[in-house]
Amino acid sequence: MFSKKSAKAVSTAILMAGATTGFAQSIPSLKDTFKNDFGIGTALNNGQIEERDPAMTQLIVSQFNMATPENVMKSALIHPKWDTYDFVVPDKLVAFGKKHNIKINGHTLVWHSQLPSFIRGIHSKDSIQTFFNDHIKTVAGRYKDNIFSWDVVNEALNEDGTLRKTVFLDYLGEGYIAEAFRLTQQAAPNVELYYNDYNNEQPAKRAGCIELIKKVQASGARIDGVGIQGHWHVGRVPFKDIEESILQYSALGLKVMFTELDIEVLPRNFQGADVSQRMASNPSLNPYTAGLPDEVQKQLAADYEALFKLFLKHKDKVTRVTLWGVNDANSWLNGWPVRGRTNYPLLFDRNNQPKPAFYSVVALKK
Ligand code: 9MR
Repeated sequence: MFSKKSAKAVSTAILMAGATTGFAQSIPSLKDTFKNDFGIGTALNNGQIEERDPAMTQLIVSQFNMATPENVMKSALIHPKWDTYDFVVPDKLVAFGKKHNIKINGHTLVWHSQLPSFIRGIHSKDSIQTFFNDHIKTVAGRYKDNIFSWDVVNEALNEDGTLRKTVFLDYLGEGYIAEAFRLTQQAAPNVELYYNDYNNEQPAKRAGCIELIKKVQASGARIDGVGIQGHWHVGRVPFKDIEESILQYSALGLKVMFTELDIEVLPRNFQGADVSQRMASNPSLNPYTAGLPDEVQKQLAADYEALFKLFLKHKDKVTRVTLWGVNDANSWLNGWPVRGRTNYPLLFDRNNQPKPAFYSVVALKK
């Protein structure tokens, strides 16, 4: 159930939202609400970066002070051919950030997924090393003065904490991770450098993540923070593991960020965000096409409230909370792990309206 406080906030804000079509200005702002606590980010797609929908732009700039490109800086898109880079949309993202005072987190320099197709034709250590060096130097170098941070390495770990088998591990050995940090630091000395993963709040993966971080530190390269993506499931958010992770990562001298937060409400039989895992489509897996039942809406609000309460408790260690998408219609979870579903994982609904979860989060600061 909602607290009295959040129920009151909900009714006040609904009145306010109904009073004007410029709703994004009349509802509370996440970035203002948490301005003394941590940054509030979102993931942006091409349409949002290009400001194709003014209402969407207004929502983004009124609610968020940090942003991560959902796809456009991934290597397949920014580096489509061996000697060709495509900076058109990434440059627009940087301009968007500057115009609206939104700090950009680059995502991501080294990831086994969404690699350019030409990588499949490379079968020598020297060529992989050349790709790796050139990619980091060129991309990190281009944005050295106008982005705030980089997810330098993304998802390098298996669930048991061992290193994931990737083209980089295969050809370059485990030192590729520290090397990525060293090269990024060299190309972009003033940008914050992070390691980012999902499920790295889970004990076994967390232990591997701590080991990875310590190796980067021991190599002499700089690492500033660790991103816990935060792709969780309603009613099953692992609060205890999350709190232990905040404490343990922070004890290594790192900033802790929640970098891709969403709480999905639809059934699935595994946890995490490995994009290669899929489930076959079936109507029982898409139960809420006509709307989210009240009960689930309340659980979602309670989970978000408890999460932000935990983030606030550790606001001296948590520097950013980024939601993976602006509204429910944008979420990748409508298409994964089952295509074509109606999911409800974020704080704004398909009409850009704040959900009960939004008001429970904001009410924490009232
Ligand atoms: O949200 C992204 C989606 O649009 C892409 O199709 C997908 C492809 O790999 O990547 C999604 O974002 C992922 C992020 O880059 C890394 N962590 C997991 C995210 C969700 O899959």
